[in-house]
Amino acid sequence: MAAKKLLRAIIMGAPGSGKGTISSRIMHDFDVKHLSSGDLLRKQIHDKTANGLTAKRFMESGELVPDNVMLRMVTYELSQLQNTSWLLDGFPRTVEQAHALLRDYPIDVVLNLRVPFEVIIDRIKGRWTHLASGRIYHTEFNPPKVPGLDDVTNEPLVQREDDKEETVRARLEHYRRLTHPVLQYFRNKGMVDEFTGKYSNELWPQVHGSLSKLVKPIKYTHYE
Ligand code: G5P
Ligand code: MG
Repeated sequence: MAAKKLLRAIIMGAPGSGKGTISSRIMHDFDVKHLSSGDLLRKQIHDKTANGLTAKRFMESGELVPDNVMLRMVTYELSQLQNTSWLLDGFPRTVEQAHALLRDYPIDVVLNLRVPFEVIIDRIKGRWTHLASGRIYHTEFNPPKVPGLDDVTNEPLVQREDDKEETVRARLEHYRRLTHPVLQYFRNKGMVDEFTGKYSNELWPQVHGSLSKLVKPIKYTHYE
Protein backbone atom coordinates (compact mmCIF):
# COMPACT_ATOMS: atom_id res chain seq x y z
CA MET A 1 0.00 0.00 0.00
CA ALA A 2 1.35 3.51 -0.85
CA ALA A 3 2.37 5.62 2.16
CA LYS A 4 -0.11 8.33 3.10
CA LYS A 5 0.91 11.79 1.84
CA LEU A 6 1.77 13.92 4.87
CA LEU A 7 1.03 17.64 4.70
CA ARG A 8 3.64 20.12 5.96
CA ALA A 9 1.99 23.54 5.96
CA ILE A 10 2.45 26.96 7.54
CA ILE A 11 -0.23 29.56 8.13
CA MET A 12 0.89 33.20 8.28
CA GLY A 13 -0.79 36.56 8.72
CA ALA A 14 -0.65 39.57 11.03
CA PRO A 15 -1.75 39.24 14.67
CA GLY A 16 -5.54 38.89 14.66
CA SER A 17 -5.77 38.06 10.94
CA GLY A 18 -7.60 34.82 11.79
CA LYS A 19 -4.81 32.21 11.80
CA GLY A 20 -6.29 30.41 14.83
CA THR A 21 -9.83 30.63 13.43
CA ILE A 22 -8.89 29.25 10.00
CA SER A 23 -6.59 26.62 11.57
CA SER A 24 -9.42 25.19 13.67
CA ARG A 25 -11.54 24.92 10.50
CA ILE A 26 -8.66 23.15 8.73
CA MET A 27 -8.36 20.64 11.61
CA HIS A 28 -12.08 19.99 11.37
CA ASP A 29 -12.09 19.30 7.59
CA PHE A 30 -8.61 17.76 7.07
CA ASP A 31 -6.61 15.13 8.93
CA VAL A 32 -4.03 17.66 10.18
CA LYS A 33 -2.57 18.51 13.58
CA HIS A 34 -2.49 22.22 14.44
CA LEU A 35 0.63 23.48 16.23
CA SER A 36 0.37 27.09 17.41
CA SER A 37 3.55 28.59 18.85
CA GLY A 38 1.48 31.18 20.77
CA ASP A 39 -0.69 28.44 22.35
CA LEU A 40 2.47 26.50 23.31
CA LEU A 41 3.92 29.60 24.97
CA ARG A 42 0.70 30.42 26.83
CA LYS A 43 0.62 26.84 28.14
CA GLN A 44 4.26 27.16 29.35
CA ILE A 45 3.38 30.44 31.10
CA HIS A 46 0.35 28.82 32.72
CA ASP A 47 2.53 25.88 33.88
CA LYS A 48 5.22 28.33 35.13
CA THR A 49 8.06 26.53 33.29
CA ALA A 50 11.48 28.18 32.73
CA ASN A 51 10.59 28.86 29.07
CA GLY A 52 7.26 30.28 30.22
CA LEU A 53 8.94 32.69 32.63
CA THR A 54 11.31 33.92 29.91
CA ALA A 55 8.51 34.23 27.35
CA LYS A 56 6.07 36.09 29.60
CA ARG A 57 7.84 39.44 29.68
CA PHE A 58 8.40 39.47 25.92
CA MET A 59 4.81 38.53 25.12
CA GLU A 60 3.27 41.02 27.51
CA SER A 61 5.10 43.87 25.80
CA GLY A 62 4.21 42.56 22.33
CA GLU A 63 7.80 41.61 21.48
CA LEU A 64 9.00 38.38 19.93
CA VAL A 65 10.34 35.66 22.22
CA PRO A 66 14.07 34.96 21.49
CA ASP A 67 14.81 32.57 18.63
CA ASN A 68 16.72 30.05 20.77
CA VAL A 69 13.71 29.53 23.08
CA MET A 70 11.31 29.19 20.12
CA LEU A 71 13.55 26.83 18.16
CA ARG A 72 14.03 24.51 21.13
CA MET A 73 10.32 24.38 21.84
CA VAL A 74 9.04 23.94 18.27
CA THR A 75 11.77 21.48 17.25
CA TYR A 76 10.80 19.26 20.17
CA GLU A 77 7.07 19.40 19.32
CA LEU A 78 7.70 18.60 15.64
CA SER A 79 9.92 15.65 16.57
CA GLN A 80 6.80 14.15 18.22
CA LEU A 81 4.81 14.43 14.97
CA GLN A 82 6.93 12.40 12.53
CA ASN A 83 4.05 10.46 10.95
CA THR A 84 1.40 13.14 11.20
CA SER A 85 0.33 15.93 8.86
CA TRP A 86 0.84 19.31 10.51
CA LEU A 87 -0.01 22.96 10.18
CA LEU A 88 2.30 25.45 11.92
CA ASP A 89 0.67 28.66 13.15
CA GLY A 90 2.85 31.53 14.44
CA PHE A 91 6.16 29.89 13.51
CA PRO A 92 8.48 30.79 11.82
CA ARG A 93 8.38 34.48 12.65
CA THR A 94 11.97 35.50 11.94
CA VAL A 95 14.20 34.67 8.99
CA GLU A 96 16.46 32.70 11.35
CA GLN A 97 13.51 30.52 12.44
CA ALA A 98 12.55 30.01 8.78
CA HIS A 99 16.06 28.86 7.83
CA ALA A 100 16.15 26.41 10.75
CA LEU A 101 12.74 24.97 9.85
CA LEU A 102 13.53 24.51 6.15
CA ARG A 103 16.82 22.81 7.03
CA ASP A 104 14.86 20.01 8.72
CA TYR A 105 11.53 19.88 6.87
CA PRO A 106 10.31 20.28 3.27
CA ILE A 107 7.27 22.59 3.39
CA ASP A 108 4.39 22.03 0.92
CA VAL A 109 2.69 25.40 1.23
CA VAL A 110 2.57 28.68 3.16
CA LEU A 111 -0.98 30.02 3.52
CA ASN A 112 -0.93 33.79 3.95
CA LEU A 113 -3.99 35.62 5.30
CA ARG A 114 -4.11 39.26 4.19
CA VAL A 115 -6.61 41.19 6.30
CA PRO A 116 -6.60 45.02 6.59
CA PHE A 117 -4.96 46.33 9.81
CA GLU A 118 -8.01 48.49 10.82
CA VAL A 119 -10.23 45.38 10.86
CA ILE A 120 -7.73 43.57 13.08
CA ILE A 121 -7.64 46.09 15.93
CA ASP A 122 -11.43 45.93 16.23
CA ARG A 123 -11.47 42.16 16.20
CA ILE A 124 -8.92 41.66 18.92
CA LYS A 125 -10.90 43.80 21.37
CA GLY A 126 -13.70 41.20 21.28
CA ARG A 127 -11.56 38.06 21.55
CA TRP A 128 -11.93 35.62 24.45
CA THR A 129 -9.74 32.51 24.76
CA HIS A 130 -9.86 29.16 26.54
CA LEU A 131 -6.22 28.96 27.55
CA ALA A 132 -5.93 25.21 28.12
CA SER A 133 -7.15 24.26 24.61
CA GLY A 134 -6.46 27.45 22.62
CA ARG A 135 -10.15 27.61 21.55
CA ILE A 136 -11.00 31.15 20.46
CA TYR A 137 -14.26 33.09 20.67
CA HIS A 138 -15.39 36.56 19.74
CA THR A 139 -18.23 38.41 21.46
CA GLU A 140 -20.02 38.94 18.11
CA PHE A 141 -18.38 36.86 15.38
CA ASN A 142 -18.16 33.57 17.30
CA PRO A 143 -19.74 33.91 20.78
CA PRO A 144 -19.60 31.03 23.29
CA LYS A 145 -22.94 29.30 24.05
CA VAL A 146 -22.80 30.69 27.60
CA PRO A 147 -21.12 34.12 27.85
CA GLY A 148 -17.67 33.86 29.49
CA LEU A 149 -17.52 30.02 29.43
CA ASP A 150 -15.82 27.53 27.10
CA ASP A 151 -18.34 25.46 25.05
CA VAL A 152 -16.56 22.13 25.65
CA THR A 153 -15.30 22.28 29.28
CA ASN A 154 -17.51 25.05 30.75
CA GLU A 155 -14.32 26.58 32.18
CA PRO A 156 -13.95 30.39 32.28
CA LEU A 157 -12.65 32.25 29.21
CA VAL A 158 -10.00 34.95 29.57
CA GLN A 159 -8.82 37.94 27.58
CA ARG A 160 -5.17 37.58 26.55
CA GLU A 161 -2.69 39.81 28.42
CA ASP A 162 -1.25 40.99 25.09
CA ASP A 163 -4.63 42.02 23.64
CA LYS A 164 -4.57 45.56 25.09
CA GLU A 165 -4.73 48.08 22.26
CA GLU A 166 -1.19 49.50 22.71
CA THR A 167 0.29 45.97 22.87
CA VAL A 168 -1.61 44.96 19.73
CA ARG A 169 -0.08 47.96 17.96
CA ALA A 170 3.41 46.87 19.13
CA ARG A 171 2.70 43.33 17.86
CA LEU A 172 1.64 44.69 14.48
CA GLU A 173 4.83 46.75 14.31
CA HIS A 174 7.02 43.71 15.08
CA TYR A 175 5.11 41.80 12.45
CA ARG A 176 5.88 44.48 9.86
CA ARG A 177 9.55 44.66 10.81
CA LEU A 178 10.52 41.04 11.56
CA THR A 179 7.89 38.71 10.13
CA HIS A 180 7.20 40.42 6.82
CA PRO A 181 10.74 39.51 5.63
CA VAL A 182 9.92 35.85 6.37
CA LEU A 183 6.95 36.08 4.04
CA GLN A 184 9.12 37.67 1.39
CA TYR A 185 11.66 34.86 1.82
CA PHE A 186 8.92 32.25 1.21
CA ARG A 187 7.49 34.28 -1.69
CA ASN A 188 10.90 34.30 -3.38
CA LYS A 189 10.84 30.51 -3.18
CA GLY A 190 7.35 30.42 -4.77
CA MET A 191 5.83 28.69 -1.71
CA VAL A 192 3.05 31.16 -0.77
CA ASP A 193 -0.69 31.00 -1.49
CA GLU A 194 -2.25 34.41 -0.75
CA PHE A 195 -5.81 34.97 0.57
CA THR A 196 -7.18 38.49 0.80
CA GLY A 197 -10.37 39.67 2.50
CA LYS A 198 -11.97 41.22 5.56
CA TYR A 199 -13.76 38.13 6.88
CA SER A 200 -12.65 34.61 7.76
CA ASN A 201 -15.82 33.26 6.10
CA GLU A 202 -14.72 34.90 2.86
CA LEU A 203 -11.18 33.43 3.06
CA TRP A 204 -12.17 29.96 4.21
CA PRO A 205 -13.48 28.46 0.89
CA GLN A 206 -10.30 29.65 -0.86
CA VAL A 207 -8.07 28.10 1.83
CA HIS A 208 -10.02 24.83 1.67
CA GLY A 209 -9.64 24.78 -2.14
CA SER A 210 -5.90 25.41 -1.93
CA LEU A 211 -5.25 22.60 0.60
CA SER A 212 -7.55 20.19 -1.27
CA LYS A 213 -5.09 20.28 -4.16
CA LEU A 214 -2.42 18.88 -1.81
CA VAL A 215 -4.30 16.44 0.44
CA LYS A 216 -7.72 14.84 0.33
CA PRO A 217 -10.19 16.61 2.65
CA ILE A 218 -12.43 14.62 5.00
CA LYS A 219 -15.29 17.04 4.26
CA TYR A 220 -16.12 20.62 3.43
CA THR A 221 -17.85 22.68 6.10
CA HIS A 222 -19.54 25.87 4.99
CA TYR A 223 -19.70 28.90 7.36
CA GLU A 224 -21.84 32.02 6.98
P1 G5P B 1 0.35 34.32 18.69
O1 G5P B 1 -0.47 33.64 19.71
O2 G5P B 1 0.87 33.57 17.52
P2 G5P B 1 -0.55 36.41 16.90
O3 G5P B 1 -0.25 37.79 17.36
O4 G5P B 1 0.24 35.94 15.73
O5 G5P B 1 -0.48 35.59 18.24
P3 G5P B 1 -3.26 36.02 17.16
O6 G5P B 1 -3.44 37.25 17.99
O7 G5P B 1 -3.32 34.68 17.86
O8 G5P B 1 -1.93 36.14 16.36
P4 G5P B 1 -4.84 35.03 14.97
O9 G5P B 1 -4.64 33.65 15.45
O10 G5P B 1 -4.29 35.38 13.62
O11 G5P B 1 -4.33 36.11 16.01
O12 G5P B 1 -6.37 35.42 14.96
P5 G5P B 1 -7.66 34.70 15.64
O13 G5P B 1 -7.45 34.48 17.08
O14 G5P B 1 -8.10 33.55 14.78
O15 G5P B 1 -8.73 35.88 15.42
C1 G5P B 1 -8.68 37.06 16.20
C2 G5P B 1 -10.10 37.37 16.75
O16 G5P B 1 -10.93 37.72 15.63
C3 G5P B 1 -10.80 36.16 17.41
O17 G5P B 1 -11.59 36.61 18.50
C4 G5P B 1 -11.70 35.59 16.30
O18 G5P B 1 -12.86 34.92 16.84
C5 G5P B 1 -12.08 36.88 15.57
N1 G5P B 1 -12.37 36.70 14.14
C6 G5P B 1 -11.80 35.83 13.26
N2 G5P B 1 -12.34 35.98 12.03
C7 G5P B 1 -13.25 36.99 12.13
C8 G5P B 1 -14.14 37.63 11.22
O19 G5P B 1 -14.21 37.28 10.03
N3 G5P B 1 -14.91 38.64 11.71
C9 G5P B 1 -14.86 39.03 13.03
N4 G5P B 1 -15.67 40.03 13.44
N5 G5P B 1 -14.05 38.46 13.93
C10 G5P B 1 -13.26 37.46 13.49
O20 G5P B 1 1.64 35.00 19.38
C11 G5P B 1 1.52 35.73 20.56
C12 G5P B 1 2.91 36.14 21.03
O21 G5P B 1 3.69 34.98 21.28
C13 G5P B 1 5.06 35.20 20.92
C14 G5P B 1 5.16 36.67 20.53
O22 G5P B 1 5.46 37.40 21.69
C15 G5P B 1 3.73 36.97 20.05
O23 G5P B 1 3.41 38.35 20.14
N6 G5P B 1 5.41 34.29 19.81
C16 G5P B 1 6.60 34.22 19.24
N7 G5P B 1 7.75 34.93 19.43
C17 G5P B 1 8.80 34.61 18.64
N8 G5P B 1 8.77 33.68 17.68
C18 G5P B 1 7.63 32.94 17.45
N9 G5P B 1 7.61 32.00 16.46
C19 G5P B 1 6.50 33.21 18.25
N10 G5P B 1 5.23 32.70 18.28
C20 G5P B 1 4.59 33.36 19.24
MG1 MG C 1 -3.65 32.81 17.15
